[in-house]
This record gives sequence, structure tokens and C-alpha cells, in this order.
Amino acid sequence: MARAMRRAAVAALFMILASCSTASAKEVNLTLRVSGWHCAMCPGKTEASVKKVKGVREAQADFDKKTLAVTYDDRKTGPKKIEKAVVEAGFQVEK
Ligand SMILES: [Cu+2]
Repeated sequence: MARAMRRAAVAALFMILASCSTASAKEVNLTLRVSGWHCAMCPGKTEASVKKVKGVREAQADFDKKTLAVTYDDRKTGPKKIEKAVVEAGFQVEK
């Protein structure tokens, strides 16, 4: 009984590890420094524009730090497309 439970626990652990490694293989976190935000609406506009990019999972703007943290699937998109979306929203990406 105890052995079966331990085997089940080990199997569950392996499943968690396997799912984590596949997630990190395709999900990339990118933090961009954005300039041109002049009011509280600007970060939201930037987030909305970037979230429309196919492959972007999450976009989180920080008005105080002037950053945009993006999580994306690197098989579907990349930094160039994400930066383009920031520019299309009317802002600039600082290099
Ligand atoms: Cu604004």
C-alpha cells in the first residue's frame, strides 16, 4: 500500500517535471523598456496592442518602471513582432 502510494507520487512528480520542461521550451519571457507613455492610459494601450500579436500569452505593463513584460511562444512570434506592436500603439522601445 505505502509502496503503491510512493510510486504514484513519483509518477506525479515526473509528470510535473515533464510539463515544466516542455513549457519552458516554447514560452519566453521578454521585458522591454518602453518610452512615450505620458498618462495612465498608455500602458494599457501598449498591453492591448501587444496581446493582439499571435503567440503572445501575456503582456504586463509597469507604468512606474516604464517596462512591458511579455510572455510569448517563440515558435509563433518573436521580439521584432512584439516591438512592432509597441510602435504601432504609438510608443518606442528603448534599446
Ligand atoms: Cu496616454
